[in-house]
Amino acid sequence: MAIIAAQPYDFECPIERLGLIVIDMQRDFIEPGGFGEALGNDVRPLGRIVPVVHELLTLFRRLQRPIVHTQEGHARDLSDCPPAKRRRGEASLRIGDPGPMGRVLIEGEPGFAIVPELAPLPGELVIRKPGKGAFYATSLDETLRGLGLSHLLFAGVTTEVCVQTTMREANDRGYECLLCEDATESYFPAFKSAALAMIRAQGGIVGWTAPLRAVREGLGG
Ligand code: TIU
Repeated sequence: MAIIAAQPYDFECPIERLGLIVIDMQRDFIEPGGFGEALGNDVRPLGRIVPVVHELLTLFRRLQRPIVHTQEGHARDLSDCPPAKRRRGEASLRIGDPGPMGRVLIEGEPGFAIVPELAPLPGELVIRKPGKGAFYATSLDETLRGLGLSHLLFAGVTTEVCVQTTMREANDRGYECLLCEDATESYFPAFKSAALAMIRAQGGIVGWTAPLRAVREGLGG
């Protein structure tokens, strides 16, 4: 049993039931010219977590534990994109529109790709998701159960949107969830700290949070 010094209290996890979920580390959110910037955001802070997420990937690859990468995006014909999602925000570039990194948030386009430093290796799972939560309209739950996982470590972007939504979905499905604090980022610093506080409030109502250092120490990394 590994013990990770976390908040609101130690996260105890059987390593053989632990997996890593890396949420949406895609060019569309992290690089200029994509969906994140089209929504009016400064995307630069998100790029700063890439080395930390890479450390987690290296740790899980060494431990030979399952890794799931998610990508938010839609089919080329937009059949899985609700019109309300496309309309939202009256953005200059909408989902499906041609932009500097290809069609925004569309499967197979350059902007949809995971940033090269964090590219999935053969054997790692990659799940395309049409929603903010990774359990909605995907096979993620069956996949995790098939792997025998009960404990999940989360990383990725953005903290209060896709990461928090997915953690809440996982929590409702009975998974024990830990978010690595320095491997997640938001376009809004205040939202990141509020999301971390919300997750671990009320005795860990959604789950736990811990810095990379504590994750490494707890997992023997
Ligand atoms: N992956 C993810 O968080 N999708 C978003 O749209 N995030 C925003 O913060 N907009």
